Amino acid sequence: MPYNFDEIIDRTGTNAMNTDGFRDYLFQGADLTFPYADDEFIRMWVADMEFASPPEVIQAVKARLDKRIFGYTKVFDPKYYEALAHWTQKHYDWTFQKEHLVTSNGIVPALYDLVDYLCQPDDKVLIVTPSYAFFKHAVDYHHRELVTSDLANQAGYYTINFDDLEAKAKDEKVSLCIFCNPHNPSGRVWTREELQRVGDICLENNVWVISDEIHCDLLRNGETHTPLAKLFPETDRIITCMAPSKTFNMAGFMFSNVIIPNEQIRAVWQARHYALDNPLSIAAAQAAYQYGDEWVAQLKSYLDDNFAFLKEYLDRHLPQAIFRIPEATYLAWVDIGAYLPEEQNLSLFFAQNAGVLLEGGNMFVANSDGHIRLNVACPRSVLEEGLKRISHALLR
Ligand code: LCS
Repeated sequence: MPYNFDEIIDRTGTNAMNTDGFRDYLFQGADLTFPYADDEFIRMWVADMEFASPPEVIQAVKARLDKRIFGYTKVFDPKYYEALAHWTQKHYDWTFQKEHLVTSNGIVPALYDLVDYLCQPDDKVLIVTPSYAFFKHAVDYHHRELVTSDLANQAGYYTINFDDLEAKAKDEKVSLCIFCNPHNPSGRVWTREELQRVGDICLENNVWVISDEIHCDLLRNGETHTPLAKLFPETDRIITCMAPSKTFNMAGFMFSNVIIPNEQIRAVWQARHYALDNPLSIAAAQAAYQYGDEWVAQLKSYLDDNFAFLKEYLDRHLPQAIFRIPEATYLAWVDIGAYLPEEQNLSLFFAQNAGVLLEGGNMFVANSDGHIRLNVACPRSVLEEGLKRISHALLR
């Protein structure tokens, strides 16, 4: 069955972060007026999609609604584990023990909790930059020191500076690395060799790793994701985070997988968590992993085409922009420094001058000047309009 990713879906009245939350998130609630009404913006910012979730997921939620009672609920039925383990086996040739799986309201809340559980008060946490800002927020919130290692960037292709990473991991106070695999915002799918080195460096230096693999299902065709833990079956010091939220556009269900092989840490998690789940979320997530394969396959092709469209558009209209089609994610990381060398707040610039909501480099911790991040998980017509507005604002 062909799914329709060209459909424009009205999100008004849904309390969507994407439509109603941008002032808080992008502009810290500043009292700003724009020459565009809220519904005139092209929205290419927060990492959710403008596509309907798979009908198979919606059907499963409806079926659960029809059961009519929504009392205290938790994943008891092994069918959820079986669906997820089947998914990871099929796509990544990797599974994990059922007892190692806990669920969380999201990966971000899990990061906040795990920083607390894994790190002593004066420990430090290592990340590579640019980075999804909540890695930093989770560390800051618990008053741990953040240590950053800049990725090297060659014409938009990002690689790890292993000497620097290793030197930083050797600091005895560094006890945790939060590692994004695949990487947001660069879109890198790390190779097995890169992952092997990251794991070796961390484990040799007694550093726990949280491998945030939330983007692992949305790869360009031809790319392969390797769970970090797959390469290190002997260790229990790698925690893997995966979720149906990005893959099936259901972040609002707030249901994520955290795979914690270490018994003590898992016990802390279980003791401190009010470990109940939302019944609709379980139904949605289970159906997604059971029946969502074909939908994801079609989505990936649509995204591949959107990236090809974007690349061609930039080559033609903004040839000084530096952009490489990312290996993963629906997020384009574009260096437009040649066009706006002085501009610091790129989100504000594009909201005011283009009517486009996007995330500027300053939102990605460090090593991200001059960049914008464009979410291309939208109908092609919307993408085209967004790109027209962006290039017009840069060239006028
Ligand atoms: N981890 C990474 C690497 C992410 O990119 C995101 C969402 C999350 C975790 C959030 O997980 P959740 O708590 O929803 O399970 N990334 C977003 C982004 O880059 N912009 O908006 C959301």
